Amino acid sequence: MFSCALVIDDSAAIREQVIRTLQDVGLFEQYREAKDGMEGFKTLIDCKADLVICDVEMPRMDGYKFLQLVASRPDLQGLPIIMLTGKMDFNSKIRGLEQGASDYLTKPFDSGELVARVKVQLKIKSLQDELKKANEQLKRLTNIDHLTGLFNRRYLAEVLEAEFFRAKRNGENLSLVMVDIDFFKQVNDTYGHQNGDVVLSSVADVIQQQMRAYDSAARYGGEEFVMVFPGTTLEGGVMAAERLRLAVIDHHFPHPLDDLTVTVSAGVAGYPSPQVDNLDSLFRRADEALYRAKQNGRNRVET
Ligand code: GH3
Ligand code: MG
Ligand code: MG
Ligand code: MG
Ligand code: MG
Repeated sequence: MFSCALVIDDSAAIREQVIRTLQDVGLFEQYREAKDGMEGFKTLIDCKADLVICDVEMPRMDGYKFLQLVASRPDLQGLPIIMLTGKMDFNSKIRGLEQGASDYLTKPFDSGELVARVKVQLKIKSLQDELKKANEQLKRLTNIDHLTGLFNRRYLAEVLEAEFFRAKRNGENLSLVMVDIDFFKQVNDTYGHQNGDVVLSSVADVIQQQMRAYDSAARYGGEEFVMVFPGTTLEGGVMAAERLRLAVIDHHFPHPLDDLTVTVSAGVAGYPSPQVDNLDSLFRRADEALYRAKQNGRNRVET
């Protein structure tokens, strides 16, 4: 059962007739009514109706204006709206459909037809909701690394492209941190691959905890991660990397990894700088810095 239907008409008799017809088939838990477009719009926002049945000609605000208001709200897209047109006039029906109505009924309406048309709209709405959920799921699957929950390498490329473009256009800073777990092969060799996976996802959790709203983090490869900090200088990136390095050392892993201490090495690069004028050079600088961190003994941050 759907939760709410909203009926907008300046005639109390029509509102009552519509509501009674729908009540008879029990499609909705709740019915709300309004006598013009403005009152209808306020009620709609308030009750989050699943379906609206709306008259065309009403004082104060007519049905077309109501459709325009609904169209201006992204959160109301896909809301089924059935217009009740008093006219036999095709133009008003066409105009309604063009302005976002899902369907129309001519007054006086037949109860059976009203119910049938409402059911069609509810079915379409259910399918749309399912499709939306499936799309969100698909997006998660294509953008997210399944082991760690961080962005994957493919999506990182998209994020970086957008962030770099924005930084360049707005003359803002951007810093990139490349992180690699030290001696991770030993973790696998000592505790097994499955526990290795636990370490990877735990380190990813620590990374996630360090992120602010506009930062992004991705799993770049096996035990390598990339963090992107928009609006952050090279020095800011170094501080974030250093904070992460210490947080990873402090992290306690679950049994049987109780005695394990993990360290990471990090390389940081910043835009803009004399050596960094595009995304490739930003990446290369961070990668070279990470290499130096490994060369210089690991468990450290280099630029
Ligand atoms: P270094 O300090 O030089 O980075 O040494 P390391 O041992 O961390 O680096 P190396 O590149 O030699 O080994 C990385 C290891 O990560 C080898 C690989 O089997 C392991 N690995 C890669 N992906 C995964 C994964 O998804 N799960 C687990 N458990 N291990 C992985
Ligand atoms: Mg009217
Ligand atoms: Mg390596
Ligand atoms: Mg490593
Ligand atoms: Mg590595």
